[in-house]
Amino acid sequence: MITLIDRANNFKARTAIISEGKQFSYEQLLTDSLSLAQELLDGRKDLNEDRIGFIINPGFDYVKTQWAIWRAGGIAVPLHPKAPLASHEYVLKDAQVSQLVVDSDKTSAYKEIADQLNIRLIIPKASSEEAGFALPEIALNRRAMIVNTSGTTGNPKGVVTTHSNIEHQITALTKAWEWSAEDHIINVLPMHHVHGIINVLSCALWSGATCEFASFDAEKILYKLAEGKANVFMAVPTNYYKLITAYEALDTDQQQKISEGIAKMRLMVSGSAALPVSVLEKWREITGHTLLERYGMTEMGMAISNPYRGERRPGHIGQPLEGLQVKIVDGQLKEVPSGEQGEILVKGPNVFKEYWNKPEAKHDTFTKDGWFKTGDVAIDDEGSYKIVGRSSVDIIKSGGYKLSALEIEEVMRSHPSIRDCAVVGLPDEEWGEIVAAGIVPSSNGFDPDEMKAWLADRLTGYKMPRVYHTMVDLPRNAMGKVVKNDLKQLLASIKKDAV
Ligand code: MLC
Ligand code: AMP
Repeated sequence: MITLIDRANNFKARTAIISEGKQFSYEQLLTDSLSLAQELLDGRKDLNEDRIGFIINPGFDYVKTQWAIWRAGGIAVPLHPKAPLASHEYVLKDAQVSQLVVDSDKTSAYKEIADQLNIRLIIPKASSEEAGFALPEIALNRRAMIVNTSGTTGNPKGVVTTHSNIEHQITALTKAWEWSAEDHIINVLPMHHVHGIINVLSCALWSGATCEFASFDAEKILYKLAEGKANVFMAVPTNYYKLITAYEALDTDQQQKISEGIAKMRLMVSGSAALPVSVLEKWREITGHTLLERYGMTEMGMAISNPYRGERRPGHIGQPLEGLQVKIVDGQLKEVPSGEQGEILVKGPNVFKEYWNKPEAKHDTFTKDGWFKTGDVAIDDEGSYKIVGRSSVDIIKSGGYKLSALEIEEVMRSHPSIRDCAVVGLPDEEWGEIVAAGIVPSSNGFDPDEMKAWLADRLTGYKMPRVYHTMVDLPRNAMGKVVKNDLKQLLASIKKDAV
């Protein structure tokens, strides 16, 4: 039994979702997801962990589809509606997706690829019919979801979580942050990553609360937050940076109205990337809220959080959440004394099951005794953890998205005007980091505008380099290996003048 869905029976008359100005009750979510589950099953008794992709804009249909897949016994594979076809093709093949649910306006775009890959294409129906049939029994240790994440390998990896993993990820947060059925959260996050899927949507639905979807227009969101209907908000630091910029552009009367409205909210959380202390302080000045910063990862949901009640230390991520273990170790995997830096390791029922079809990747990211190696470097600073870096220069965090330098380089190198290239992240106040590329052109020469247009068909928008710099050769060591830290310094110094 999937507890998250079963619990909805306790809240049938309450509003589960608001999207595009319409309200949907828990009862409607149960009825509509049942009907879609029947369609997905198509006469079978259980999807038996078939991978079901879905490319649905954030909103009621997204949630209905996610629940339908789970109820029919499938593994939900959410895909980003704005990603180009080439990146979808990779995921659909990698996860061996058998059915793909898409918004009705996208059918023609995906018909060809679905035919090619022998995938059944489904459009969720607007209304549901009476569906009196038995759903399969789903054990909690069954696989529930594959979320794709970029890493230190060229291609994304599919992170597989079970229903039990998801349940533990949810309950750790609903308890720590005191969620209740009276809560109402505004959801501006993309729905192909755990921040939006688990922390916002699933925690709200677990609690009988309301999740209201809204696209991220900073000024509109300021007014929405101040309106007094919602009381919880969660976002990445870039969202808060943009909200502050929008606030500063308003006149004093409006600013006062916004400040007073937002001050009444119960909880405001930041995560997915380091929250600059300057952003935390500015937001506190505007709204009176000290943002609750927490730390997590696709592979484990959330692991460390500042307290809901108690001191939230700026620049720190807080203490381990209940039910999981955290330690900081040196290169030999030996725990370091408090105050010394090392890699964060995590163990607990929240930690994912496996990378889809990549057993060697799982082997590399776990210690022999079952600790997950996060790759993040931190110190225990007098009882509160503080992130100080990352073990790989090839991972970039931009706008809260994790990007793989290697993946971007691999795509760029297939362009004829590029002889060689290297991608790094440059520090940026608004985005955390921005993607920058050092380029050694081939004899054809290099045109950045042509490159941008070419890349747009191959990479999702947020993975595209924002800085291009051509050079005769990349900085290399005596062995001929590219020294990314030198490239980073070089590109940072010329960032402002770059194309
Ligand atoms: C977009 N743009 C970027 C960019 N992303 N520029 C630099 N770096 C980036 N990363 C550009 C676009 O190309 C566009 O430019 C312009 O900015 C506006 O694009 P947009 O997508 O409309 O931007 P906006 O809507 O303002 O998006 C900003 C954002 C978004 C913060 C809302 O990046 C976002 O939703 N991030 C959340 C990611 C997230 O959920 N991560 C969680 C991962 S899970 P132009 O030139 O075209 O106008 C995880 C675990 C955990 O990390 O701990 O939570
Ligand atoms: P993802 O793989 O997209 O889930 O991103 C997870 C990564 O985001 C972590 O490994 C961290 O590097 C980063 N991250 C998440 N929360 C924070 C935070 N509060 N501070 C710094 N980095 C964070």
